Amino acid sequence: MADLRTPWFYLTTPIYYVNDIPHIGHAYTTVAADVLARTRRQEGEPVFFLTGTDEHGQKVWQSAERHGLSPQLYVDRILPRFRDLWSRLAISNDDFVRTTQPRHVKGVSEVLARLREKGDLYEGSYEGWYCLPDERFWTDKDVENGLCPDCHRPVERISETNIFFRMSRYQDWLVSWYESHPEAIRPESRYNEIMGFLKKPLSDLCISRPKSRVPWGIPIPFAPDYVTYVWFDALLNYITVPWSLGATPEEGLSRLWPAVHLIGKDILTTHAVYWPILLAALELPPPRLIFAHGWWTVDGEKMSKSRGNVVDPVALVDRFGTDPVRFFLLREGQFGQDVDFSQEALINRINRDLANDLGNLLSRVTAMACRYFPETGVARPASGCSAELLEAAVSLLPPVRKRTESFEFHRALGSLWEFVAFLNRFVDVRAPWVLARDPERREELSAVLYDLLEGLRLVALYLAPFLPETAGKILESLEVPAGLSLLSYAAHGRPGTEALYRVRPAGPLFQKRDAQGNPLAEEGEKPRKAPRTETAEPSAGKASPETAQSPPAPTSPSSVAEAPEGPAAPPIDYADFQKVLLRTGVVREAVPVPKSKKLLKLSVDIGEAAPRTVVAGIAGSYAPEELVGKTVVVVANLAPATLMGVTSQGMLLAASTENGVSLLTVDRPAGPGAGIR
Ligand code: ME8
Repeated sequence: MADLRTPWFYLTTPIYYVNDIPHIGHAYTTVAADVLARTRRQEGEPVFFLTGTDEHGQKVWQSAERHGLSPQLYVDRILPRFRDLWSRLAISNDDFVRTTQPRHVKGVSEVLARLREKGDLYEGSYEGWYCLPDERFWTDKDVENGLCPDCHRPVERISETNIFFRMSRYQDWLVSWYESHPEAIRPESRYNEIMGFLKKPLSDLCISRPKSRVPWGIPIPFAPDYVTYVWFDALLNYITVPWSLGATPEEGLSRLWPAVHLIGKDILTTHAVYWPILLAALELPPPRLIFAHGWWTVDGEKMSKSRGNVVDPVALVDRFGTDPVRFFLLREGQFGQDVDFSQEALINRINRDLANDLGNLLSRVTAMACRYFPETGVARPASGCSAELLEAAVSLLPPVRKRTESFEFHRALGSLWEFVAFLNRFVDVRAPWVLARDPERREELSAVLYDLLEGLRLVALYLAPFLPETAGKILESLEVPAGLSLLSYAAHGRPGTEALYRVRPAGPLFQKRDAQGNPLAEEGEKPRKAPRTETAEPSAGKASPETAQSPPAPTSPSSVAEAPEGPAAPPIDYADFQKVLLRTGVVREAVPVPKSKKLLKLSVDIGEAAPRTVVAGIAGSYAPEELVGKTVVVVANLAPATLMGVTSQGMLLAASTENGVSLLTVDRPAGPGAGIR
């Protein structure tokens, strides 16, 4: 048997049953396949990514009956739900197969004819147990208490004549093929499972259903009273589509075959046993690889309609957006293992990984580039990127690709986020706002910003297969000329590629959420301030619009608490002191208040479900970028007050010094929300 190794990367998902609307498990497999396809395309490989729908069989027929529709009309009505989901999830499939398409029906008839000619089909009678939901036959040994050993639902006794495929003929061949190709099924535990399964003798496969019982399937030309068994029909989609694409079927298939199949663990046996045997009977090589991923559960339970806990991916995307859902699906758990869904986990990923780590990085860096180099832009230094950036890029970015290719999506994203964390630390350590105060250090400032902008460009490149929309937004605000569709690791993967950055200040990439998943009002409320062209700091004491509007300092509910001047204040009881609720807070975001020289609007995490908005009069002493990540001390039970149109929900403590204000912070690390006594 020829081992065809094509230059094409042919990748498939299962074709999903259209007996019901899609759920999050369908989205999971398809998003993972999409990330693989996009990664390979960025590698310059030709990719053929196929998904589709499984439209025949008893389950679909019965759903149609329940809805009082013909099966074709019923599947035509459900189909848009799948197509619509894939477009909402930015799935980049190259073809979409429906098993009711003439090209597929024709291909299945061709296979039936070939197998019959080879003598691999025979008519036999069958008596045994049948599981309707699984559409599978079971023997007396398998069935316990009248229940299906797989789904534990009641089985029916059935006796009928059918057409069988001589699977058992190929068992020895399959075992020895797997013995010499242990990498053909991943993860390894699934390979072991199949090798265990193959220790028992295989029964032949019943590939027909009498029309009297299941009228909805592909007709069998030489047996007019039967249709094909839905699984026999469904598996063949992986070759009927390539057959339909070439000048001849052989030419079409030889271009693409063998495929990589991505599936859930529920359909491993059909793919790893029935399918390679069917292929062998057709004298075609087995799939290149089968990867069976784990199961999404909800609060540890299987998702099912009867439990009413099915997560609807369309509602999820509508509410949280395409990229946050794609990110969550692949970041949350290991691909081969089961993963548990909870809205809380999704919100955490959005708020922490996406909004804080990545979103804030982009807005800080682009804001500084615009502010400090509005005219010239940020040019590549003669010596290129710093050794530090190079080292981080070289050690953290190639693993993103490697891990994606080995289906370790959560680790791939983990590596990429280590690089994001490196860039965030780089901002804090190199403190561009300090360099900006010294005209002699312009070159150093420019080099630091160049490193950061290059870092962000590389983040976009490696992020693109996972979060295409976000990667596009990052590249857009960096004004990188290469469009998203042209991205390639070879052409764009080296740090120091761009000669000059003239960036746009980026708006927030992600909307933060409260514990219920509602958007936090402060996010996206206003566009980020346009780049400031003047570099002079506001002069102290000069009247500015907000001084006139602010309440007097000592009672100010917002801004920074200032020490009362003059004679010592009278003593108070401890009970009085206790009335003041002080908490540590971590600054998550800081932006200037429009039209104000003195005020900054901060988003401060004090350990509550959502961060507080605090308006502080510290713009004269602190650049917004410098504040992000700082631990401050917040008066948490001050009545809210509105300053320059922004409501402040607390006050920061600060010392007044000769050079302006100095924020109180803690001497040793303390997370947000620590009490202060
Ligand atoms: O089995 N967690 O279609 P299907 C993770 N038509 N993935 C899940 C999941 C969950 N809870 N639930 C479903 C069929 N999936 C056949 C396939 S292929 C030739 C024919 C995903 O609509 C996972 O990929 O029941 C699983 O294998 C597939 O949906 C089953 O989809």
